[in-house]
Amino acid sequence: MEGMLEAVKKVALEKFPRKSDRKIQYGTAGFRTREEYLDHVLYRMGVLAVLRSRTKKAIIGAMITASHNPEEDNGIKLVDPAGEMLEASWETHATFLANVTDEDIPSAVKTIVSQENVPMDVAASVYVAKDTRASSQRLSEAFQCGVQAAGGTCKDYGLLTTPQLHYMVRCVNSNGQYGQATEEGYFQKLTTAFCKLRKQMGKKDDSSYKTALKLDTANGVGAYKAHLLTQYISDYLTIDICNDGSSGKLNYLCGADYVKVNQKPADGMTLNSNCRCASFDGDADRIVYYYADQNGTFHLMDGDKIATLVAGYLQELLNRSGLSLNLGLVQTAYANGSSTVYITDTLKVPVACAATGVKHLHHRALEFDLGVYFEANGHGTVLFSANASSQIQKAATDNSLSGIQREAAVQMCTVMDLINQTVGDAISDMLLVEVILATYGWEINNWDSAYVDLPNRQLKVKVKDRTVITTADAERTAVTPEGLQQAVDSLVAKYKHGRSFVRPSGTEDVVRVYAEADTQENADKLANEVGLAVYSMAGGIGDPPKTS
Ligand code: NG1
Ligand code: ZN
Repeated sequence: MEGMLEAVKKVALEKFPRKSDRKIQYGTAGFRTREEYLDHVLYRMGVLAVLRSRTKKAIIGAMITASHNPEEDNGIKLVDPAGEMLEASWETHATFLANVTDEDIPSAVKTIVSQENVPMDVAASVYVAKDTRASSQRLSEAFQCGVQAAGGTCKDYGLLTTPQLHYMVRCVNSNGQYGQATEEGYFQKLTTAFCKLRKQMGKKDDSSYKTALKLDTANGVGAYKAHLLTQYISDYLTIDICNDGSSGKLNYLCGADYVKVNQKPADGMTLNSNCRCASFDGDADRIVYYYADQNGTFHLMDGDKIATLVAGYLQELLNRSGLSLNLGLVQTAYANGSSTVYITDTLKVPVACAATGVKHLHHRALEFDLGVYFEANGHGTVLFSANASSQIQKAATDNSLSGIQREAAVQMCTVMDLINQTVGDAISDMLLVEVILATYGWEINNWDSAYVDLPNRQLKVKVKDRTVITTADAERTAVTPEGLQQAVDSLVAKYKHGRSFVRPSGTEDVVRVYAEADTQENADKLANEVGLAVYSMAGGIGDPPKTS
């Protein structure tokens, strides 16, 4: 091990020195910051990925992306063997290794090796992919140098969406049971399921569903992949790809995050009346839908609306199959209050609230047989427990069941293939939404009419140190600084249907404020007032916050 460690240090000093002592943290979405600060971090993560691979005796993934952040940012997320997010204890190792001096790399590696009992004689292998950022190639090379220096091997997939990389890792570690770890395998699995479900439902005379979709791919990797996808599904869906990167800038005035936060369509998307539109984010793990009605009013179908659509559909299939499996939906505090009421009162599906960050939702969703989870921003998927998936598969061929029950189970098997269960996947989620709309014979306005969102507003407050804000109860209560929660409570009390909470962002150096109320004006006002309370009680810096 000593020789390897000296080699790791030598390459670090020569090629990827740590140029400043700026601290960097593995947060909700891995490391994410300006790309120029990341070379040494990526190199070191290559080393860490090798240790993780040895520990798990499995292939580990690494995705180089900063998702919906501006082009100038970049980042990395490590992916565990079943395609899930890196285990929390290793996030601590990642932060530790990223922040030591170059000289201290060997001792830091030794510390991790001894704490985790890493078997250093086990072969290590890592799958890596990147998004379309200009810096991604350079950073991928830094990462791969780290893998090599630590004695691992690397398979470079080049450009992939984040969920595709998660999928590859799950496939290879399941020995192909989950699917083939190739891009062709990914598209085959999803689109075969999609076409099967669409074919089965035949043609409905009274259907309002139109087979055309306008898609904003945020000038990112999703553009290439949506283009590949179209070939497989052209019989059932025509996709008009906008913001495909040929002229615009990544995530600039477009993409799912822009649409959700600003509650307006992406630039470059002309909204014809009732035309179904969708936006991916920069690495295609989020999707939101939207349209303009006859009066030109914009309507957003965010993660909450997608979650309710999916949960309602699965519940109906479950009921028809007669299987007694529990279905639940997981949201975060950002979920619109109306969606929670609709899920509880109309769908009568149990709903849980988890802290922001996919891993929290994912873990909570695992507690259900069928766990649907979505963040309001459009990131989400469905998890089927091992028990659920075996019961569904058994029912699909169980001759003692009625034809209707069996057919529902068969359909659910196909739905399982359509869903990328490793992580939220814009492509897979889009295909699922399209199947459900076609099944119901709905156009986007029919879907929209399920419930009306409460007007809401998000804003960011810059403070000296955002860690002074700590929260409890899935981030719905601010514990510190003292008095802040009381201040929020008394502001909220002034507004009908008022609700607001504050939390430090895990991906940006800001405090986020969320507010909803009966009218947009009141939601804006409430957000502003809460923002000012944060500014004055939690060390605001720069200009006081205001809603745009
Ligand atoms: P932070 O910056 O911690 O709020 C944001 C999103 C999360 C999640 C992560 C990872 C909001 C309010 N927050 O986290 O939901 O998607 O980025 O990308 O949208
Ligand atoms: Zn993303």
